[in-house]
Amino acid sequence: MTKVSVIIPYYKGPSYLEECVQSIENQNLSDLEILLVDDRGGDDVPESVLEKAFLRRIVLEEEPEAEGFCAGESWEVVPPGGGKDMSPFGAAAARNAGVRYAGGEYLYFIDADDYLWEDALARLVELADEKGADVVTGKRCFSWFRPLSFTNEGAQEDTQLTGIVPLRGEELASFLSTRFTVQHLLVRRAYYDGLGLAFDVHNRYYSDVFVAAGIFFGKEAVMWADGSSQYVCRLHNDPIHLPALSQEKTKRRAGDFIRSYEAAIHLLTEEAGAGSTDGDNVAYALNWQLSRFIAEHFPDTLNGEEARHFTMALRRVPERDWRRIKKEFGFLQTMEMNCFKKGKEQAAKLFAKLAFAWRKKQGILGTPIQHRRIVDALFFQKMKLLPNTVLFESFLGKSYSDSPKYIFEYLNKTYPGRYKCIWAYAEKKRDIPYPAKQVKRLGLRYFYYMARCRYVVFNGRQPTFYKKRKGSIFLETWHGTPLKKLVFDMDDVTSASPLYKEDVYYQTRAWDYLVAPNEFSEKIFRRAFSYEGNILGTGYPRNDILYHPDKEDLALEIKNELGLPLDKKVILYAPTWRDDEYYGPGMYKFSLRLDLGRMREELGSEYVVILRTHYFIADALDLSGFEGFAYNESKYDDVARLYLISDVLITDYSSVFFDFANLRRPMLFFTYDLEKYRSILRGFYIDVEKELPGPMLFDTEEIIDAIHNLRTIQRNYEERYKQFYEKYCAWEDGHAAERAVNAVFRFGHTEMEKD
Ligand code: C2G
Repeated sequence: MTKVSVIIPYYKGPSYLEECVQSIENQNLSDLEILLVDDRGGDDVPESVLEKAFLRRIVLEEEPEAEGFCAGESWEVVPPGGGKDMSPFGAAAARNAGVRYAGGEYLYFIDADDYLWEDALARLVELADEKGADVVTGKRCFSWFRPLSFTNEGAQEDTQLTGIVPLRGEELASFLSTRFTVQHLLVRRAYYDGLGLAFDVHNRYYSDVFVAAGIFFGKEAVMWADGSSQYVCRLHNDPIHLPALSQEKTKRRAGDFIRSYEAAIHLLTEEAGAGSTDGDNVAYALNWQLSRFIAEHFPDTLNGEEARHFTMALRRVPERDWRRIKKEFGFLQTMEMNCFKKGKEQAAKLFAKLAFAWRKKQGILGTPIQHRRIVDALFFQKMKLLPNTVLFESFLGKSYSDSPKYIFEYLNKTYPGRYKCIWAYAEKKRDIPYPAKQVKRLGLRYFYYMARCRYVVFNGRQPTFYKKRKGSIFLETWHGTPLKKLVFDMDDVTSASPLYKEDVYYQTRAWDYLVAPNEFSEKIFRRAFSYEGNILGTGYPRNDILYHPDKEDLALEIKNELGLPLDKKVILYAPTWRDDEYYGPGMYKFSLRLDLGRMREELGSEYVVILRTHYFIADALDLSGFEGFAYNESKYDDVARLYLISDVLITDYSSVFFDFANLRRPMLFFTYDLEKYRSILRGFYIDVEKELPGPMLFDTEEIIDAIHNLRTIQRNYEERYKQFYEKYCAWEDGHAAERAVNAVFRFGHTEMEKD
């Protein structure tokens, strides 16, 4: 007889599934079968999964029956399927089918998007055999990452229990209140059959609450396999294209919850007879779940009828459970729940709102940004748009630079006085060569102009709370040809904001025009941003300066401005940031891997070095002792002006090299962490080994050597450089700003004259 039957309900997400199945195979259990129950999602089950000898695929074809389901109170039966893009039958039908076909001594439940850590399942089986236990489980933790980049350090866990212990009594109750699911449960088949349970196929979101209640209730104790058995619940970073069940936007969550809750309570109390201690503990955990559900969903996602149903359920919670549950709530939520229980919905709503505001606010009176958002919603959003006004922002207001700068200058040169321009700044105001009002980013006036300007020109993402107004025109210039994978092309999001994909999706909906520097980027932007708006194939306005007719004079001027020695050549080192090294969103760490001492010894007579960190970097460089050789220009506004004075560029995975290539000067790639960056952090759009127009180097000595031999390198890379230039710089000719302005502003202007 097969030892373990692993049941996986599957709808979509082939790469998740692949990793899930691989992690089960890695358990090295010889007597194992996987029942992959395919909920007719499509034909995307990967070959690598199908070819596993121990895997059986069951395809759900027919409307399943709700066999064996023990219905509780009357709650309207809704059709089983989901909405558009949702699985037709759902996990309940899939799990029932899995159980029906399973031949193992044990059943084990895992979701297709989760995976197991080391010998998680093997450990459960060992324990069940050793102790003769019918139900065994272990730790569950949450992670945003693939197995490849997951380390269990710092992963959020759902219970702090340790040691191998049978869970009973209050311990079982508190364990269940954190986890009421069949995930990571190993159940003896004979025991499961004896319970006569089935997953409720009419319940999309909470069908396993009822089954889990039956499994736990029937047992005096659940065997707990301590931290050595770890199940990794994978959080979905792309709720737009691949939402987890918990992320699906739906109206039926409350109905499904109460249906399962009532059926489970019915099973525990009416069917099996109330009063058994373990039944009480399971019921307590269910009641705890009920209260949590209300606290999380009322008033936003519970409609009137549902709220009344929940009130009735809450009234039936035994007083001793209710007293214990209330201890877990703060004052405002307790008030909310008390009112809710009494059916005083309006008062409950008020307390719910207060509780929400209290949780969100910082300090006694809330944050200044919260106050500004209120003023914005109450006043600014209701005022008319201001014709001929343009709000500019570059690199989160950290500099006067990049494409917005060149668009601003072209506009002012060509249409002097016609547009009223506003620039956002992060720390200090800048010297700006044309008339412009400067407003502090995220200050009250920033909110005012975001709400009222007819035009908005940004080179990055706007704040998530930005509201696009009808009639406003958003010109997004973006800030580089992508080498590193962007948004929806990324697998894991290792940067500081795990829901980056969802944020970007909604932010990009506000863009009317998006500038592309080359054909390559245009294609990627469409897909990676899921962007359907206008793309301007104009080239980058920020690179116009690199085609300036008097580049040499300009370079001299810039060198003087920076106080650089005129008799030395310039090496520019401009690396990018590392997604996983941060203090918080937009605040990243940086440690310099170049040995400046060795560079000065070897190159100091001929060169100086300009160091330029990415605008996300919060760490300041300490260059003391290297005066006259190394210059920190991380805060210099416009990196394009630094390109003009540089004889050679050293970078890593930063898009700076696509721009620098316009000058056709030599480039070196200091890629000391190439493998980690490529395989774990980002992944690249281009084959760097084949396409980069310069060598990849891994330490300071190789860099010194390359700089000594620049001519040879240039000769060796000549052909590749030429191809690179043709592919990425073909649209650049010094007139990109003009093209962008003509495409966006002329029409806007005519339209406004009618105002
Ligand atoms: N930049 C800079 N100095 C650096 C690195 C970057 O001034 N040391 C500027 C350049 O204009 C560069 C832009 O910031 O083109 C974007 O920087 P990247 O290093 O490419 O990184 P990122 O901000 O993640 O943008 O499609 C482009 C990508 O989104 C990359």
